[in-house]
Amino acid sequence: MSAQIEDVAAPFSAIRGALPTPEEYRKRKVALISGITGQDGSYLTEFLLEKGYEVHGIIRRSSSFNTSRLHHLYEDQHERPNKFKLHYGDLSDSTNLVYIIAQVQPTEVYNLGAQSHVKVSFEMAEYTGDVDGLGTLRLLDAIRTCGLEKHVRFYQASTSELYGKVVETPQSETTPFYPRSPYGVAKLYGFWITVNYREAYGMYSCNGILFNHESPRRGRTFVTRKISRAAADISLGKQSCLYLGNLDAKRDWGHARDYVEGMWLMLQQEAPEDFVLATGETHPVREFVEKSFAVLGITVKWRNTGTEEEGYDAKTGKVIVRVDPRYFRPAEVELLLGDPTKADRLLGWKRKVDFDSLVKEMVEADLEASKTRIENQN
Ligand code: NDP
Ligand code: GDR
Repeated sequence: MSAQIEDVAAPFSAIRGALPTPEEYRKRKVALISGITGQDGSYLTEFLLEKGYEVHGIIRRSSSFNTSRLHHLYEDQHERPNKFKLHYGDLSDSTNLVYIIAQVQPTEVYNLGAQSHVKVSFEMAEYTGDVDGLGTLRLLDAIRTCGLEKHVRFYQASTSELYGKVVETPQSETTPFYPRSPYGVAKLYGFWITVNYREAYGMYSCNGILFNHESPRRGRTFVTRKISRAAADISLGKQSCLYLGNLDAKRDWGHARDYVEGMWLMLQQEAPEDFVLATGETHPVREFVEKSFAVLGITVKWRNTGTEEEGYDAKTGKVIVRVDPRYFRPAEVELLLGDPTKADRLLGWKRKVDFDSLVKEMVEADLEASKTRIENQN
């Protein structure tokens, strides 16, 4: 079987010449990140550049600007020539992935690219399956096609959405999966194909099962950022009301900067393993709302109108939060609470930012941004 695998790799090895041993190869520190333009991609890039890595990222062609989270790093280019490079590509395009891997010859690959919105995945189920599920396979196979499966370390962005329906809490590496969305199901494929390539081909490939992590760079349609941004706008009189879905869903929310360090640590071990990264605390969406407004000196009180629940400003009586069923999901994940004991024990990983500090940082950043924002800019 292994002879066959080497045959597949032969054409690229021939072009490149004989490969050094995996130990020699890894002396170079070259990272390739899919999803580099996203929240985690930007923090991971900062982290790896600080560690002296050469960082390559895959970006999608877009009609509007999609590299705003990387802008500050691009500016630094003059100080760090040849340390940071972007390549056009897509997880749905195998040929392109093979080409990028052959060109970059990375030592570490972080697969962060995904259609990452759970609600959207119900509307774009096939696309989500293609990019989040098969996209993982395409990237793993691109590494094999280039004959680099024994040389490259691979990180897969797995998720607490794999747990879905509550089977047990807290959720750990041994908790059975029960995904509740096309996104979760697609990521389940990504999880197992990562395990399978580790077992079948001896690849150093591992899953980080990350619970929700947020930051001022979080996409605006995820609930925390939607809340922090609306709270800031409402406090400045730029918006009157925040419309949300399920206020009672509970999440284990940490800070993205802490979590990217955990991703890197997973690739620095002797042997590849899967790890949960979480805070070990859970909070309802409702609490995120209350704490966000509290940062701005506004106390939210709740009342039931008979048909729905609404939140009002305790001082002015104005309704500032309403429930809109459009934001409900066909199937909901009610409770996520992670157990990060294994990561603590084997990686020495611990979250640094607690819930209250996370809320404060996000709201204060949005308040500053709201003061200077010009609407309808691309
Ligand atoms: P974002 O949504 O902020 O970023 C997603 C990234 O994937 C973007 O760079 C996006 O590009 C890119 N992307 C989307 N579709 C494709 C495609 N077809 N081909 C290549 N790239 C694509 O996600 P996060 O940074 O929050 O999350 C990073 C990863 O971690 C994702 O895989 C997510 O599913 C997973 N995850 C996230 C958690 C979280 O709480 N943040 C928790 C657990 C897992 P573009 O900018 O062009 O849209
Ligand atoms: P999630 O994050 O689905 O956990 O996936 P999101 O912030 O979208 O939802 C969290 C919870 O809040 C409820 N909710 C709302 N959500 C959104 N987006 N908008 C609303 O108006 C709203 N009102 C209530 C949701 O129903 C849900 O229960 C995120 C993504 O980053 C995934 O990619 C990642 O894998 C998981 O976190 C871990």
